[in-house]
Order: sequence, then C-alpha cells, then structure tokens
Amino acid sequence: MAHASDPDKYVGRPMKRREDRRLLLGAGKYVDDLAPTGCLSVALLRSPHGHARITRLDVAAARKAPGVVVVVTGDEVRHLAPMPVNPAIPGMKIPPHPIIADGAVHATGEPVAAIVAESAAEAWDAAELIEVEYEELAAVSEPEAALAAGAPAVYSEIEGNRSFRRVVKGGDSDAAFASAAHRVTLRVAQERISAVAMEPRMVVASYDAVAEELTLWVSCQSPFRIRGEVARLLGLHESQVRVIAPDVGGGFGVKTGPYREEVLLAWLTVRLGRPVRWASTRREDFQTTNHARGSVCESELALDADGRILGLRARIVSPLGASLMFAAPGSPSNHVRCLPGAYVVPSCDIAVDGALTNTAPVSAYRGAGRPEACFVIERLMDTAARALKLDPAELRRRNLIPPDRFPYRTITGQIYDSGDYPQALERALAAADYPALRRAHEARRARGEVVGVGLVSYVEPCALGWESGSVKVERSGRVTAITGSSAHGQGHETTFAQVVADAVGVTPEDVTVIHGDTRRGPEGFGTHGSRSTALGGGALVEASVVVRDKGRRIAAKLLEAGVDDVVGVGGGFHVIGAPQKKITWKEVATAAYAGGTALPAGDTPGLESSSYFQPEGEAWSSGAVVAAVSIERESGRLVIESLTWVDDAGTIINPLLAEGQLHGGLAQGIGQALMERIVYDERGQLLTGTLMDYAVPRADDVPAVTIEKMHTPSPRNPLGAKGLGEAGCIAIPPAVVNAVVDALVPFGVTHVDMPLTPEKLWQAMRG
Ligand code: MCN
Repeated sequence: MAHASDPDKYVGRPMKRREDRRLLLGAGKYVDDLAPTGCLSVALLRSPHGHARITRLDVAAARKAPGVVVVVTGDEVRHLAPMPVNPAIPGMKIPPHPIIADGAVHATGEPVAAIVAESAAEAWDAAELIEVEYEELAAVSEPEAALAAGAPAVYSEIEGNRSFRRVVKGGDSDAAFASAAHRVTLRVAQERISAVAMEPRMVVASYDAVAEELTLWVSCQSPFRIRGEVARLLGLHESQVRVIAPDVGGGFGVKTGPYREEVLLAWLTVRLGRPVRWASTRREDFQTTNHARGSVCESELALDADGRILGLRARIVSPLGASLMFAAPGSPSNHVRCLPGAYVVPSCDIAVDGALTNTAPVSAYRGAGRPEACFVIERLMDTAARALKLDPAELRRRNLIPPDRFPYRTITGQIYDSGDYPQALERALAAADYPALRRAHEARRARGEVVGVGLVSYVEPCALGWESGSVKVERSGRVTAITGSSAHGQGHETTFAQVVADAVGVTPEDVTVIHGDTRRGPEGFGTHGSRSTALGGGALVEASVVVRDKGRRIAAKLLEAGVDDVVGVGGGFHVIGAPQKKITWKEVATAAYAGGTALPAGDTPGLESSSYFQPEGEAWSSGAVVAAVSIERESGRLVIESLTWVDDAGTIINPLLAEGQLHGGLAQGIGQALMERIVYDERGQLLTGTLMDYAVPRADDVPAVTIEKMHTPSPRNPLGAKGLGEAGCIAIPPAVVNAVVDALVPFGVTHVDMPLTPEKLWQAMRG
C-alpha cells in the first residue's frame, strides 16, 4: 500500500499494533475473564416462538432448584421498560421493549424468565424446570409481507406494522422522469445478515452498596451510552454508574447497545447485592444480537440521451425486527441519504418504510445503510450502462462529481467535504489494466468461459457527531491520552499514540492510551460509523496543542528565553538557533506541578487539557473498485480472479492498520456477497441459528486484493483524516455482483441478489 510518510512524524508510519503483544500472548482481558468474588450466573429462558401469548408461566420449581438464588419474570422488571430508542425520525412508532417478556413474545429469543444461580450450570438446569405454555400467534418475518394488507400484527397497537415512513425529495423528479431519454428500473432484495463477532455479547455487573456504586463490564462499543441509559432506567445518577469495555473481541456495529441484558444485570446486582454475570451463547447471539441489511428497494434512474443522470426514485422497505435498537432508524436513514453515491443527481424522490417483523432487531452492522445505498446506485449504474450500450466506466465518468465542486451538496442534503472521485476511478481502472481485462474476457468468452468485470465508485460518510480527548503530561514526562471513543479491535492504542506523539512532541512509546472506561476522562461518544480517527484523533490533537503551548511557555521561562524563541523538538524544547539550550518534557512537567514561581505569569499549575471536538459536518471517504470474476459452468462456483481497490480516507495515520481495516471490511463484504444469510420461516423460526447453518467466510474464501491509497485530506478535522472501517462492506459486494451480472449477460441475466451461492449462479446459467 502506498503511503506518504514524513520521516520526522509518526503519523503516516506503518507501526505494529502495541495491543497485539498482550492479545497474542493470551493476556488480553475480556469480560469472560472476570470473576468477581461471589459472582452469580444468569441464564435466560427465551421464547421458542416467533409470536405467542404466554398463557401460563410457572417458575416455582426453578426457584427451589439447587443453587438458584432468584428467578425473575416480566412483572418484576416492568418498571425498567421501555428500552431506549433514538427517535430520529419524526412520528416514529416505537413498540414496547420490556426487559423480560410481559405476557407475550414477539420474536424467538425474547427473554421469558431470568434465572440467577451460584453457577451457570445450575442456572441452565433450573431453566429447564420452568413451565411455560404459549398460544402461538400468526407471525411475519419479511419486511414487505409485514406491510402488506392483512399481514399479522406484530403489535396490535401499531397499525400495519409500520414504525415510520421517511420521504426525501429534491429537484423536480417528475419532470426529470417525464423528459428522460432512458429510464432503468431495478429491484434489489438484500439478505439479512449477522455480524458474528468472535466474542459474543457479555456482561458482568457488580454493586457496592456502601459506596452506592454500580460497575458494569460490557463487551461493547459505547460505554458512555450504556452508562447513561442504565443510570436513567435504574434511577441512579450517572456518577454512580461506571461502565468498562475491556478488550472486546469484535463489535462491528452490533455492540453499541444498550441491550436488555445490560439493564437486567445492573438491576439484579443492585437488588441481590452480589456480582452477576451473563455470557451469551453463540445461539443466543444469533437470536438476539441485532441483524442487519434485509431491505427491499424498488429503484429507478432517469438519464438523458448522453447518459447523464436526471433523477433517482426509490421505494425502500427496511426490516426493524420486533424491538427497536437504540440506533434502529440509523440504517434506513443512511440508506436514503447515501443513495446518490458519488454522482451528480439533480433530482430525487426516495421513501423508506420501517417495518416491524417477528424477528431479532435489525440495526447497524459495519456500514449501516451505506452498503445498501451503494449497492443500489452501483447496480443501477451498471443496468443503465447496459441499456445505453455504454461501457460502465464511461457512464460513471459522465456522472461522477467533479473535484472542483467540493464542498458538494447532494440532492439528499448531504455536504461532501472533499474528494476526487474521477481520479479514484481512473487509478483503479489503470491498476487493473481495464482495457486489457476486457479484451482478455472477450477472448475467454469466445472459448466458452463465463467471465465478467464489475466496477464500483463509492462514498463512505464517517466522523458524525463529536468526540472527546484528554491529554496529560505527568512529572516523568510521559503522556497519558484518554479518548472517549472505545476500541474493539481497531488498534486505537497504537493509532492515537502516534497522533499524540506528533502533536505533543514525544515518541509513541511515551504515550499511554486509555479508552473504554466511563470513570476515566471526559464524557465520550463511542466507536461506530468510522468516526474515531477523525473525531477522537481531532479531539486529542486539540488537547495536545493546548498542553504543548503551555509546555512551551514554561520551557521559555526555564530557558530564560522569549516564548517565540522556543520551539518543540523530540522530547522537549530548545531555543531557536541554540539547540544546546534545551529542556526536556520531564523538566517542564516538574515545573508545571511545582507551581508557584516556577510558572510563567498567568499560568496555573498542571499540564493537561481536555477537548470536545465537533466539526461542522461529516468527512466523506471515497474510492473505486474493479472486480474480475469467473463462474464454473458445471458447478456455479464463483472465483474472484482479481480485486483492485483505490480507497481515499484522507490522511492515513497508520498505513498498516488502515490496510488491516480494509481487509477486514473486505472479508465481511465477501461474506455478504457470497454466502451469508439469516433465514426465518413464516412462523418466525430462525433457521440459521448456529454456525452449522450460517456461513461465514474462511481465510481461503477471501480473495487477494491490490489496494492503492489516495489521500484527499478532509478540511473538517486537524488531521485531515477520514474513516475507512466500513469501506470493504460498502464497496466490495456491488463490485462482485456487477462482475457476476456482467458474466451472466450472455445468459440473459439482468440482476442477481446476494448471496451468490453456486446453486443460484448455476440456476441462472440454466435460464
Ligand atoms: N485508520 C488510519 N487512518 C485513517 C483512518 C483509519 O490509520 N485515516 C486506521 C486506524 O488504525 C484506526 C482504524 O483504521 O484505528 C479504524 O479507524 P476508523 O475508520 O476511524 O474507524 P473507527 O476506529 O471509528 O472504528 C469503527 C469501524 C467500524 S464502524 C466498524 S463496524 C468496525 C471497524 O471499525 N468494527 C470493527 N473495524 C473493526 N475492526 C475490528 N477488528 N473489530 C471490529 O469490531
């Protein structure tokens, strides 16, 4: 991977992850490694039905079972409901979301009773003694079926199972479609998928009744949000609640929370006065951790005779599940706002409906609506190219936003900060030797091979909102940096050490990075939406600059020089033109904490600063992909022969880690494109609830990739950084599907929905 690196700077260097030593030595600390003294285990008896009324629930025998401390049913925790939802879409209808089922269940896996016992085995044994009778009700699993007339009601109080409708219109799309020389339509049905983090969800909770302090250790991405909501639901002050995310074995967007279990365990430990723990099984994780994607989109593109886009229409139905996650409206909203992609789209008429279904919640997972949007517009572009008999690269060239139009306001109201989309496409085409690839494919087709090329141009909105950072130089001269973001595999300890080292003027080895603990540092936001580098990094730069400037003033006093005559050098300061007159951070910090006359007039003791960084808007990463595939005629097996990928995430902090992030997203994008699919039957039974039924890519399923970097800095943060954590999930699936459809054109195929299983491709070739 190409990267620009200043030899005097740590930002831009491909440094190895400092986290890996402890993780590879098996010394990582995950929630499951915690065993507070006297800790009880919690098991949850969960609904086997997709939709049912509970007609009898008898927990008497379980309460008497060996080791059982307490069995809790819905009526005891009714007061804690409802779980919170971000009501981002006006008029959203929010269904009940009790901690434990309250008379009815609306999805398999909904908790019906909680058993707390001395050991997990005793809790599970007691769960088997609980007698439950259900009256099964009609269920609906698929979003379009849920909105159809006469569909079973997921909740009687929510008419038509519609939680919300959001409409975004811009320009005159009616006129655009009426005057268009070409109109192409496309229906895309995305499969529902699961994140399958290596570490399932887990919670340990402990209450100190004397100090009146509650501590939760959660495998999560947003400790501050969980603290806020748990405190609110339990009626505690936030200062009484501490949430710690220790090492987290993957989150991928689905561990932002809060989930029921966090609230339940908090309440249990306060009530019982003993620590409690809950560790999800893989099956529970499949049933209850939020799924993603699953939308159906009817779309239409209007183009003039030259192939310039005039308008975009889309009708989207997004599944939400039976209970809404906090971020439930996020993915459908992203689906809408990101639909114009990297192109100049003068008019649009887009609507999205959120449909309640008798399934697990459907919410954010790596990409969260961005992949769905990119998939639709990129499939539409290829469909249009075919209709206009234009090369898909040429159609894109005619429509990509030119680099001189930034900041660019899209028809859906988004402000793209910077980028050079045509250059990204041209670089990808050149790196893949596109003309030669096309010629080679012609020759192979003539020999009877089934081969195709797929292109994608994409955008990736990231760095939404704000983040905090805190920097302190201690007496020894070492630096402690605390970020409000919460790492769960990205390598923030390494990345932020590089950022702070440059900004303060020390080495990364001098910087300790702390994250994932609500007791340490200022209020934080959390990690999702590829926001941490740009926002968390931005906050740490701002805080570092304040500390560095103060250090410089103190250094000037100690060196008996004017402030303007002093500059920072690695590890301290010296007088300009007199490098022998220098002073270390240790000496500066010693003076800062000595206080009194050691300090310049007007300065107070201490050497630390906190910052809340909020830019004026998001950063928009971008890029382009060229995929080449072949399909075996006899078996339908898909071979991704080459992937060429240009990603532009502005300034790159650590090229090694950035590349790792792209590879990770690529693997998950390949998973969605080729094999992953959550399946429910019409009764709401989850048919893919284990890793025997749900396919995830193995190492040998992930193709080799050629990655090239571009660096168009974002003007919206001091690092110029943009995010890249989700790029692979956004860019790779449409590139692969475009290539597969290209390969299948000779068979009359115009579209194939994911996953591209061999059977599906084999059937497609049989017409
Ligand atoms: N990076 C960089 N320069 C940039 C951008 C990123 O060097 N300009 C590198 C840094 O090492 C940074 C990492 O890439 O730590 C990711 O940065 P960023 O794109 O800002 O994303 P976040 O740190 O906010 O992480 C969130 C993102 C998302 S949204 C999901 S989902 C995801 C992902 O990161 N989940 C992950 N990557 C994951 N990686 C692991 N191992 N586990 C997950 O659960």
